[in-house]
Amino acid sequence: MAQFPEGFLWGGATAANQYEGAWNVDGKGPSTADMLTGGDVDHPRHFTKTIEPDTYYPSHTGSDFYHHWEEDLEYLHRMGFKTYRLSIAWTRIFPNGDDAQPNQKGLDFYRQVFKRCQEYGIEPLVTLSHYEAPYHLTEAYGGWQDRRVIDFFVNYAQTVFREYKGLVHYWLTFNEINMLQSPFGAYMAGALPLADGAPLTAPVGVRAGGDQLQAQYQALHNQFVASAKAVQIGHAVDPDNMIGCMIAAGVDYPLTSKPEDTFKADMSNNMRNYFCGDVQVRGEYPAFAKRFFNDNDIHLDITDEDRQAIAMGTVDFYSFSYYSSGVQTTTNEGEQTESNQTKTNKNPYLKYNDWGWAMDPLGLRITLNRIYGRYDIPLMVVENGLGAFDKVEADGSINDDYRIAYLQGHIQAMGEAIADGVDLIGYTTWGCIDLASAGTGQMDKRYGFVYVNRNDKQEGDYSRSPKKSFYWYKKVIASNGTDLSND
Ligand code: BGP
Repeated sequence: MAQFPEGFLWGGATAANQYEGAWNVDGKGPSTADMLTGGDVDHPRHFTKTIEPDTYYPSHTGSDFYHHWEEDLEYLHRMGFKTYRLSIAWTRIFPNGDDAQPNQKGLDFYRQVFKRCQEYGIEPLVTLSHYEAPYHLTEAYGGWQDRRVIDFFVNYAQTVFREYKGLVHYWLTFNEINMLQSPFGAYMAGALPLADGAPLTAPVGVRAGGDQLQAQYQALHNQFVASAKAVQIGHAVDPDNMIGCMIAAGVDYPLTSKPEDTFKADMSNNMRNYFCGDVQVRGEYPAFAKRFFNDNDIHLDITDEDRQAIAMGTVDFYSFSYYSSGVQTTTNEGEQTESNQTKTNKNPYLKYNDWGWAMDPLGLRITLNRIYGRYDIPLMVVENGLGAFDKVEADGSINDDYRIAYLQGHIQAMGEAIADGVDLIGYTTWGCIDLASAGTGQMDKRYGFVYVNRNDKQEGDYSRSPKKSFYWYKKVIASNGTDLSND
């Protein structure tokens, strides 16, 4: 039976742009996410430079948390949440990103949310930038490839650290910062410019003399510096603040026992779990970065001040998302699949969800052991879950046993990792209340314990109802993870 430590932070997670809606209400400015259309597993999301009439932009409405926050927090309270991971929409606070003064209505919105969390005894875990930035920063500066954006972010971070001092103690700087290494993250995480009408993974606009990878890694570097400076300020504002990195982590297995396959899998795991982790936890680029930059002809603008900031602004804990595992091979054999926006080979030993993501609880235990083995600091799993189509029965019930089974396996794996010696302090399942998908923009790809009556045809009144998993997770939390049974 799994044994979780006393005070383990059980909860769930959401992101502003996928959940809040009210994209242009009360002074909020347009974010990069607001320019992305809906899509599905076969049709990618597109970027449009201006908002087109009769086009669906999932972030504009999300699950309308902006007008349902009281009801939603009550649902989380009823489940017994100890923590709730949410993000602040940077554009509610600084609508253009480079504004001199914050938007008071934006500050007020989150204050009431955090106060209610406090009343419920729920620790907010706040992401400062979850796959969005003020769109103005893309237009006027080219996004994160411009180092002036560092100061805008640091100013925003300082503003909210001061504003919510005493209400929030757990922070994450950038969501899945390592996704900026992939084409998917270039716009999504790095706010690098896309051509009007381009699909989300299209090549991004780069500075003269640079290329795609150069732009992505410069943007990533600028985020490392911004994150490190934010960590230092966050600690100065309140020494009780615990500030973490957030990485899309996982494990790639070699397809065969060919040493070349193992080496390729190892390097892939290094790039995924340790490249950003080393900078943010150890305060310097890993040894393997040098060769990577040389081999790819990447020449970054890194100043002495940057190096110092990175060394001084290391994080207090390593948090990560985990959904699935991948497979690497040097032979072009085997079927390919897309897992969390990364193409890998298909694993014959695993089952896949409707979006081609492998379901692999043991992979989570492996990932936890490897990351803890390298860093020896507290870990948090801040995203995990099963995206699925849910069916509402005639009586209104939703029997999501498949979701319960997925979570059971992963919670068991976390319990085993804790028994292996890993210092795991919290777990927030992804999309605890249904929200729009980041990858495809679908509302019908659901993760929640609470159903939101809204679908991809834009039908539904946003009313909420608990699913079977709602009662199950409540029991899991009440028993501190010792009762995972589904009866
Ligand atoms: C992560 C993102 C989340 C979230 C999740 C699930 O990469 O941090 O924002 O959405 O993946 O992905 P999707 O929404 O595409 O199912």
